[in-house]
Amino acid sequence: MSKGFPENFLWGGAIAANQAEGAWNVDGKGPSVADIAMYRPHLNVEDYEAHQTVTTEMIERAMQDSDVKKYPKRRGIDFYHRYKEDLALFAEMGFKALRVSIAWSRIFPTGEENEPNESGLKFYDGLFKEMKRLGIEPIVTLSHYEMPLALSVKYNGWAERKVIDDFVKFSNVCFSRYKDLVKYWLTFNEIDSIIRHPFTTAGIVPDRCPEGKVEETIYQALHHQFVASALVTADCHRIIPGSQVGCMLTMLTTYPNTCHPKDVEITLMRNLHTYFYADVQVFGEYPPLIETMLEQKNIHLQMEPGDREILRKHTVDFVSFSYYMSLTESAKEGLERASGNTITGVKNPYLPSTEWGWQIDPVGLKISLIELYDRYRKPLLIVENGMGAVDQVESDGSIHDDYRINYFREHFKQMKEAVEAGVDLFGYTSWAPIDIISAGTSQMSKRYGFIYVDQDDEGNGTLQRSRKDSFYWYKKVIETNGENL
Ligand code: BGP
Repeated sequence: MSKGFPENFLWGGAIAANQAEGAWNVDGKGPSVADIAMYRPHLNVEDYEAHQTVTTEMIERAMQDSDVKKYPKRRGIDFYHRYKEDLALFAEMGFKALRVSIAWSRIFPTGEENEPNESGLKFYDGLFKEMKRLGIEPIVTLSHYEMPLALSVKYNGWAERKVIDDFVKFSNVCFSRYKDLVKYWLTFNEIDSIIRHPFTTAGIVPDRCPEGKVEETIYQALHHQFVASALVTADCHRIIPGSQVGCMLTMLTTYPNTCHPKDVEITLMRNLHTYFYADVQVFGEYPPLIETMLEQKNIHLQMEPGDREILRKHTVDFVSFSYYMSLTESAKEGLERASGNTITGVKNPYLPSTEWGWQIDPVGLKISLIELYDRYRKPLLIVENGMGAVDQVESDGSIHDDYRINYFREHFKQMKEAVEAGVDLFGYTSWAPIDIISAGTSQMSKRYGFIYVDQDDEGNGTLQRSRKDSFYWYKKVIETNGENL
C-alpha cells in the first residue's frame, strides 16, 4: 500500500493579479508595467522577442492608447468584479489553497505615495476574507510580473536601489493589513526570469540602460530584488508570527543531449545557473562559481556594506517553483531553439510538446522535486504547473479536455512517487485553474483552466464561466487526496 500524499496537502490553483483581475484603472489603481504588454497574433519566436523588448517609445505610445483589445492584460478576465463567483467554483472543486498576487499599483499607484490607496487594500480584504470563509488558504505573491509603471519610467525599475525601499514599504503595508488572513507569502515570482524578460519582472527598459551595460543593469536589479526579498522576509516574520515565506523559482531541469562530457558539462553549468537564484535565498549567499562567472563577464555589482549580512540572516522557510517543461542542452548543436518561448535548448526526441512548443515531461517533475529537496532540505511547494492548450467548446457547451487531464494525471503520478521517495512536498497549485490571459503571449486562447472563460483573443465574449471535463476530474483528485487519478 502506497502512503500517498500527506494529510492536509494544499491542493489548489494559482493565478496572478495582472493576468486575471482586469479593472486596470479602477478604484485608484495606477498603471503597471503589465498594462503595456500587447497582444500580437500569429506569434513566432522573433515576435516574441520583440514583445519582450520594450522601448521608451512603446511605453509612451501605450500610455496614450486606451484600447483594451490591444492590451489584454488591462481587461484580464474581470476577476476584480467576479472573484466571488470564481472562488465559489474553486470551492466546489474542493480547493484547499489558492495562490494569488497583489497588484502593487493598486496599493501604491505610483509606488511613491506616503499613504496606501484604501480602495486597493479593500479589494484584497474582500478577496482574502472570502477565501477564508470558503476554507481556501491564501498563498500570496508580492511581486508577480508587475510593478507601478511610474517606477519603471522614473528609475528604470529595479535598476535603481531606491526601489528596495518602495517595495519594503508596500510589503509592510500588506503584512500589517492582512496579517490575520494570510500566512503563506512568496516574495518574487520566478525571480530568475529577470534575465529573460527584464521589463515585465523588473521594469527595466533596455534603451534606458547605460551603453553596453544592459546585462550588468539586469544583474544589479536582481541584486536589489534579493536584498528586498530578504528584508521583507524578516519583516513578514516580525509582523506575522508563524508566517511562512518562500522563494519562487522557474524550475528548468536540463538534460545533456548525449553522454558526451561536453554535453554534460554545458548542462551542469546551466543547472548551476538555474539553482543560483534559489541558492541565494535559501543559503543566504551568492554561490562562489556564480560570482566568478559575473567577474569574467565584467559584471560588477554595487553592494552596500550590510547587503551580504542581510542576505545571510533572512533566508526563506520553503522553496516554491513553477514547472512546465524540461530542457535539453547540447554543446555541439549550440542553443538551437526548441520552444516558442525565449527559453532555449535542443529538441528532446523522447518528449511531446504543447502547441506552444513546451516539452511535456512528467518524469522531469519528479527529478526536479528530488533535486530541489536534496539540495535545499526545505519544504517544497509546487506553485505552477499546467498545460496551455486551445480548447474546443461543443455545441452543448461541454469541453472535453482529456489532453489536460492526461497531462495532470501523469504529473501527479510522478509527484506521488517523489513524495514516497521522501520529498517533503506540502502543496500543489495548478496554473491556472481558470482561463486567464497568457503572461508570455497575452493570448486568451492559450488556456490552462479547469474553468472555461468565454473570451477570445480580441476581448469578445460574455466572460461567462463554465466547467470543463477536467473540473470534475480535479475535484475527484482533491476529494481522494490524490488517490483517484
Ligand atoms: C510563468 C508565469 C505565469 C504564467 C505561466 C505560463 O512563467 O509565472 O505568470 O502565465 O508562466 O506562461 P504563459 O502564460 O506565457 O503560457
